[in-house]
Amino acid sequence: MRLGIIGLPNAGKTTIFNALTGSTHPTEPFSSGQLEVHTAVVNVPDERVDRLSEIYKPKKTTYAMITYTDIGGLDKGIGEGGLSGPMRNELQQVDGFLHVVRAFEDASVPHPYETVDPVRDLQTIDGEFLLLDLIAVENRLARLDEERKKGKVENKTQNAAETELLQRLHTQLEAEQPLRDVDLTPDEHKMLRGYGLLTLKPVLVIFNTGDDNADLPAGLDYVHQRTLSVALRGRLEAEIAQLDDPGDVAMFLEEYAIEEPSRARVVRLSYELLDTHSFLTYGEDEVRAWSLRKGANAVEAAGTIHTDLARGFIRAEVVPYQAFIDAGGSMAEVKARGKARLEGKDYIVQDGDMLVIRFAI
Ligand SMILES: Nc1nc2c(ncn2[C@@H]2O[C@H](COP(=O)(O)OP(=O)(O)OP(=O)(O)O)[C@@H](O)[C@H]2O)c(=O)[nH]1
Ligand SMILES: [Mg+2]
Repeated sequence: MRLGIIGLPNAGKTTIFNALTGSTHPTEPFSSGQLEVHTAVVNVPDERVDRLSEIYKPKKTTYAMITYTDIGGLDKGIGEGGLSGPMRNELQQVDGFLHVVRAFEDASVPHPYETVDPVRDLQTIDGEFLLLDLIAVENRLARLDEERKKGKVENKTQNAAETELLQRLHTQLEAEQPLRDVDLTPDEHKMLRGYGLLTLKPVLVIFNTGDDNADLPAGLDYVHQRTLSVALRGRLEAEIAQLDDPGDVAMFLEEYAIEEPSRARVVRLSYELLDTHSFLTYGEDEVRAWSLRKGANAVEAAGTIHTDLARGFIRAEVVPYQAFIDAGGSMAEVKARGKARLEGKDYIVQDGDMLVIRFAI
């Protein structure tokens, strides 16, 4: 799972990247405007993993992970001018975006368009992405059309289905609406996979509000599917991320009336955004949380652990985490209460399921 942090120059992308990942990349009041990428992997905090580790005392404890990539270098005009290959590559690789929007006033940090106007800035990058997608869709439609004219179509049904789908997307983009708002079937999603359409990806909008407040900007009318928004104090949060001592953190949070550091919150929202949840594996060797797409079945869960487990899948032994805790953390007691189930391939894995995969190859 990979999320790309994007936004206009000086919005605070690197600051927020540092806050989320505990990194210390320099942040500058003047933007270089060049493509500059930082990447870090973050553990997804999970109390269930902590608790299971206390019980099993495993050699190794592994949390689910999210990779954050700070992608600097986007600006107004990229839609018109086209993206550089490396920039396109970075943007297409991610599963979703964290769109950082400047909402803080600070005369010492120049804004590329002079004034601080979060709604305008949000729409600026959105507009560029809409244009890039429109161009991509038009190019693809032209190619499909050409194939038909030259009689080079290998699979007529597929050409027709793809053309119909792209025309639908085209209408949406012409109305300046993101593709994530279009209801698509899983098959249609699959068809679009290779296109790297940017507005199809889910987005978490982060308003960087500066030191004294953390409210969403007024006048924000931004309702889309697979879109979330959150306000946070970028610079303060980046400072908190540098504190090692939990006592210092608590004092800092109290002083600025922050309920919890942004990291946990944004990681949780990222998780929500990507429509993922976690199942758990346990034992004396390792306690581990695994990310899984919501709605995925037991075989897919097995496959995220190892392809062999999917290939030779027989059954999944399923114990809901809560049932395990209710039984005092004893598997024998869980079984005595009849709370352990054997499930087949089609079982839809639930958040917090503790799984043992039975397999043979
Ligand atoms: N006052 C204030 N300044 C901030 C805040 N967040 C970031 N800054 C400052 O804004 C400037 C730009 O921050 P960066 O994090 O480098 O912004 P960026 O989006 O990564 O910029 P580029 O990568 O150069 O486009 C730096 O001087 C930061 O210290 C904030 O919450 N309040
Ligand atoms: Mg930066």
